[in-house]
Amino acid sequence: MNNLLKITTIALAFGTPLYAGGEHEGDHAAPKNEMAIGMPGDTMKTNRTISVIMSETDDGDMLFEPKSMEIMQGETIRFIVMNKGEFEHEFVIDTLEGNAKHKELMAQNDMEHDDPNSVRVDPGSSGEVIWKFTNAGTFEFGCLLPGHYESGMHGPIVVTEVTKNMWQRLLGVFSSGV
Ligand SMILES: [Cu+2]
Repeated sequence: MNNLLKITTIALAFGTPLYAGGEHEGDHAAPKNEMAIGMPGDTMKTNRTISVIMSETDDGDMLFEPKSMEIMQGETIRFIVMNKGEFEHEFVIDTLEGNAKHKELMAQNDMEHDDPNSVRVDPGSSGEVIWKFTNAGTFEFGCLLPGHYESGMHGPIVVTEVTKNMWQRLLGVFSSGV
């Protein structure tokens, strides 16, 4: 494979022309449903799957597994969210501020929200969120049902910026035939 083809292949894998990021203005009009954390992803273009388990412990803690997530800017993730606990739970991804605001609203009345950045799951079932992380930064996943966040149901999502250096490393891995 020549280098151009390699770059194209990787760019396709990540779904966006990341290498050109920021160099061209004008065609960067954000879609209406884009949030700071990104936007709903295309089911057909997921880069990987992260399995998330929600449960409770015997001493009253509530938890997510994994406890934190690392994602590369541009990745589209399929979150498969399983509720292995005895209570209803939800998986919401947003900025810390977004989750905090949302949690306050939830404390006032339990809104059934049907946003693409969240899924509510009954005990014993599973749900799915497909999300494209368009921006680098530290975000958060959490369960915003009253009291759950405080009982331990939250964790950081670190989205790493893809730099030219990383591209070179990726190409290096390609060239070495791994
Ligand atoms: Cu919960």
